[in-house]
Amino acid sequence: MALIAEARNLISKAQKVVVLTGAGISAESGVATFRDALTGLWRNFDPTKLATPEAYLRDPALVWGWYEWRRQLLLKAQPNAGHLAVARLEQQAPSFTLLTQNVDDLHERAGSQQVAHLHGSIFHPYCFDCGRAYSFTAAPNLTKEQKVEPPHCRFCAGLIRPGVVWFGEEMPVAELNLAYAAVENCDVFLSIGTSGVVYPAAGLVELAAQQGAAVIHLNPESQPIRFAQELSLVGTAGELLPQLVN
Ligand code: BV8
Ligand code: ZN
Repeated sequence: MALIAEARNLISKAQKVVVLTGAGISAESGVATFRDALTGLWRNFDPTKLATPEAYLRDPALVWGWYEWRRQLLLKAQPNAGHLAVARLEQQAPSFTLLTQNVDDLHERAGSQQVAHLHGSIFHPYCFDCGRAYSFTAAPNLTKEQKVEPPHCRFCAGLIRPGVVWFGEEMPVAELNLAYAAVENCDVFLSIGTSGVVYPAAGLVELAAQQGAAVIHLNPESQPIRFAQELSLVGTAGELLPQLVN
């Protein structure tokens, strides 16, 4: 496919590479994409209504149960060829920044050294009242999709919450600044496995294209081409990335 050869060439010549990943890169690890993560108990919810501070305060056990269910599935998942190729690209590109919208740790487990979690991490819960960080390493043993009462803070008895960025919440400033700085002068921007609907993360693609970077989409669904130097490679991350990265 000529597009793959063109993409491969752009990547190999690039000085500054930025990669933005979404739930699609974890799909081949058996992890449901964000839109598909709502199964069973949560199937009738709209993610933008469930992944919010309001939903958590209204029914903490329902939302905490969703994240514990997803954490349990993640503990059984393995990084796939896509994650591994991204980790190799980090070693090969002269300058490389990995931005992920995913709250999983599959990039880290694939060997990526620097991972900017724009939407936080499911493995870093914290107290909603006093902000103290917690880490629950024990695997949940949920036999079905169910509500789970969240733990309370040892210091202030406040409600502990998932360490993710919910809708209506600000993204972490450090990661946001890192993302804008990296995009400002990158040569190639790889957008992998994201539906590109959630801002401000989705806005990074436009920013990269506007400052002249080549934008390359990797997605089984063909992506709309809005800029001159934009490519849409149709396929999965696990199939395409090993063809783009040695
Ligand atoms: C902010 C963490 C405001 C949680 C996520 C009204 C009020 C407030 C805000 C807004 C509002 N209206 C709009 C907004 C902005 C809002 C937004 O963008 N809403 C959208 C729905 C319109 N954004 C926010 O709220 C953000 N914050 O704006 O703050 C503010 C400003 C000032 C002061 C105070 C507040 C914060 C958004 C972060 C939300 N948290 N995740 C969790 O994970 O539970 S978002 C979540 O969905 C993901 O992190 C990701 O970012 C997003 C989209 O998911 P994707 O990763 O793209 O996955 P998806 O399932 O959608 O798509 C998968 C793709 O993969 C598909 O394209 C598929 O084809 C492809 N695929 C499938 N298989 C494969 C594959 N690709 C490759 N290989 C495969 N095998
Ligand atoms: Zn507390």
